[in-house]
Amino acid sequence: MNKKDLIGTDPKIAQTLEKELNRQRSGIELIASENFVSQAVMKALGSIGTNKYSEGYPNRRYYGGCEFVDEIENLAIERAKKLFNVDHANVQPYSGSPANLAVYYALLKPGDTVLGAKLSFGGHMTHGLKVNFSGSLYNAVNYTSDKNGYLDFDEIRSLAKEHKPKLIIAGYTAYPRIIDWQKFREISDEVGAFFLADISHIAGLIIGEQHPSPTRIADVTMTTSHKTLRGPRGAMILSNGKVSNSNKPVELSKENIPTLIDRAIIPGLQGGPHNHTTAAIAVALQEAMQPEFKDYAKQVVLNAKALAKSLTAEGLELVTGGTDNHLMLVDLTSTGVTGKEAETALGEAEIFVNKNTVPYDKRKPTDPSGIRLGTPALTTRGLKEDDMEIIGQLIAKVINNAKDSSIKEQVKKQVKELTDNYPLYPDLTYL
Ligand code: DSN
Repeated sequence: MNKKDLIGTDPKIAQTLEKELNRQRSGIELIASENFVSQAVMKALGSIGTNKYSEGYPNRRYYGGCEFVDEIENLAIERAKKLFNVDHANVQPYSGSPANLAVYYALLKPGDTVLGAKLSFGGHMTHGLKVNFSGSLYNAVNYTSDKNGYLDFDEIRSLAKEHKPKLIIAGYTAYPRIIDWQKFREISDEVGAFFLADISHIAGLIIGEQHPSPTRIADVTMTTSHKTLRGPRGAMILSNGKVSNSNKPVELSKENIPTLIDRAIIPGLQGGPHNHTTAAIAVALQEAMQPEFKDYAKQVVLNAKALAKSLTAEGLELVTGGTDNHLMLVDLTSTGVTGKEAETALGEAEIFVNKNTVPYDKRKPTDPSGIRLGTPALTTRGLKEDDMEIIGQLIAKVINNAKDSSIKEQVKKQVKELTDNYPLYPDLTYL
């Protein structure tokens, strides 16, 4: 055993990582926000980029020795600009929540009004949840959906007219349908609001041309890099306009958004960029530029549709009746099993999902009426529509027998047989 290896230095962490690796290998991963990065992305993420301080931006740093991290960050920026068709990309946000905080910090003053989706209707904490910064430092107003779970633009427009928000947010963690960005643009213009598109869940689908892009419609687009985009945990803020090279104050205008965003990240909110993450984001963007990535994005949606069809054939109810993207919400109300019970029972069979509220849920978010399922991770492993049909049947079997340990054991064996056909990181070990 080499003392300098992970296993030599910290056997407890090495052994636990090995257990996590085996969990990822043997299970069916249906958490809609998760994915499996390539070993190239992992190599960049585990690199010496972590050793370097580089506060500032390429060619404008507060530390010496930044020529190579400048190259890395410039590559990430140029690739992001090309892939998302924007004038400016800030690739430094540590993750999605701090990135949204930076957008607020750039464009708003505390107390200003924001309009975003209610968390229990598929929004995100940073879109105006009362116990989040977005709902406590700002005057947050939330929109919901129609009774079938679709965005209700009449409600959104009427709330916008009544409350005159300075920022309107579109983008969801649990919305299974295509988002009409143009309608949000029109409403934002009617009330003089900035428009933020949070594409964290669907960035990979946008690059793969499976969902329309908001990047030339919204004023600011934010995405995390680790969901359908299949990169490391991080985020990017995309905008159009120009960056001022001086340190002089700039006025709050659309043209100045890139400058305002850069200044909100540093010195506003963050210190040194995580250069190892920036390198891994650059690698993920390089992968997303390859023609195979379009095939991947297309397959994610085909798989989601196939899973939705299988679940429906098994008698389970889906919010909006199906999906246009990578995820679906199962409303379990008629099954007598709660979302929490389903998450636990499926987990025992090594099918990993998360409990989720459904629109107009009568239960509380900690034990809601639904579960959320998504196909980005399984599609990366190579699973196709036939597998999705089987997985839909296995899910229904567990939900219909949530308290039956022998059924869950049987399903767990079937899950292992299925995932064994799709090796995950076959050469990787932490031991
Ligand atoms: N936690 C993420 C998700 O699961 O959708 C959102 O940030």
